[in-house]
Amino acid sequence: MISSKIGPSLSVLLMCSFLFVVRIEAASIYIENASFEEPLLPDHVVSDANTVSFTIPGWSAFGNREGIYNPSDIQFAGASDQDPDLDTPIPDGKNVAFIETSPGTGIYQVLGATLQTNVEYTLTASFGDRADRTGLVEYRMQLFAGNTELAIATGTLVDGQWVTDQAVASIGSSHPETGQPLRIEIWRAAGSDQLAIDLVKLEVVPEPTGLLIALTGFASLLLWQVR
Ligand SMILES: [Ca+2]
Ligand SMILES: [Ca+2]
Ligand SMILES: [Ca+2]
Repeated sequence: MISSKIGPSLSVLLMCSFLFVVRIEAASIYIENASFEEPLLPDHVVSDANTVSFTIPGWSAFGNREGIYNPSDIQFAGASDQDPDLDTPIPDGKNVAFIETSPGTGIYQVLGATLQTNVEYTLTASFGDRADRTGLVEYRMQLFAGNTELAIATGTLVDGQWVTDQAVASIGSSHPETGQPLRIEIWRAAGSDQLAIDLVKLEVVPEPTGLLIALTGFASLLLWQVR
């Protein structure tokens, strides 16, 4: 009789553990050309060089001075293409996006994913300040749903530096923009230099309080089973 009680309890435990593992695993939300590797460019080459309007496949621009390039040692020490590829300073792959120093310049992408409730979004990207141009540059990264800003991260870089930053948004049980498409915006917010960007990521996990409620429910169920 005891084994018949333990058996189903173990089954429930295993099922709950499985559900829990599935629930807490972060899911990646698709971002087109997230590492700016499209199109692949030779070393030290800029997309649409010598034209006024640069383009970034998958992304839209607020100005007309945004594009993609493959940096070399001139912009970032160690960034010249190598074979075999060594540990270069470029966060991912060979290409990066850039935003020029003109005022009001930035890039954005409207995602296929829409705003959900009881989740936490983490937006991550790397930002660089090229070494061959003297001057600081300040970045701003934002996550929106509709016209509402959900998360923001800002920072200031020095010559030759790369940093990886995150903006986190915790969404409760209700939100006025639920169901609206998510949008990522990245701006060269201030400073006298060009901003480099690489590897933009957006991950979503169930909101911690939601998990706590779920865990409490599972624990109650288990206690009821083993009694
Ligand atoms: Ca890249
Ligand atoms: Ca390179
Ligand atoms: Ca610089």
